Amino acid sequence: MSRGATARLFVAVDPPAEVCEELAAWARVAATGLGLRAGRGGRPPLRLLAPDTLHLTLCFLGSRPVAEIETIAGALSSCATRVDELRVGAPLWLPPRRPRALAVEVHDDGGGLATLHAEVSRAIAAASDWEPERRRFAAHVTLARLGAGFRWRSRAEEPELRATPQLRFTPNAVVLYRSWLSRAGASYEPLLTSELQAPGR
Ligand code: 2AM
Repeated sequence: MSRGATARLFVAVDPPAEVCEELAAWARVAATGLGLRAGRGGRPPLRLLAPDTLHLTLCFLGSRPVAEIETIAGALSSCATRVDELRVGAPLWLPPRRPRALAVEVHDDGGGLATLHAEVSRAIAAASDWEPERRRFAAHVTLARLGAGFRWRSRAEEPELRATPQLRFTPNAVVLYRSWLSRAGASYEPLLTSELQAPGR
């Protein structure tokens, strides 16, 4: 491996496969009713993400030296905050005015996910020179991406989205992912899965 090689890394929680299937099915139906204008070169405005790629990002680490992966994985495996059941909430355009993604919000009624986010951020920042993002953690799962430069011409253009399915899930692990970018979209390689404290313990 070349010296100075880097890897694009992030830490996420994976909803169970059946939740991802239902979310992807919701996005497929929602997308057909949107009537969005085509992107550059007539490309479809919205690119739906495959169910097996859906995740809830806890920390985006960006491009890190490959040599640091082991240290980051070690820091992550020390994080075990228990997270109680999470609830899928309303659909969201992110960011709202010039959206790049269609997502669903995730409610963390017990507050365990926010605590886990803080714990993971602290552990990785202490083990490396990564600086945690300053913006507030807003738990969501992205279901589709929009082309660069897309924007609503007016508030009136912003379509109503159908209600999301009422889904709940309890995370039992955090995953360190390496993201590989390509023209077809990103693919995600799990590097480490670290179990969380089981509910009820
Ligand atoms: P999001 O699109 O669901 O918000 C891997 O790229 C994951 O890291 C993405 O799913 C993305 O979450 C998240 N992420 C957070 N900040 C990012 C950034 N600045 N660039 C790319 N991905 C980012």
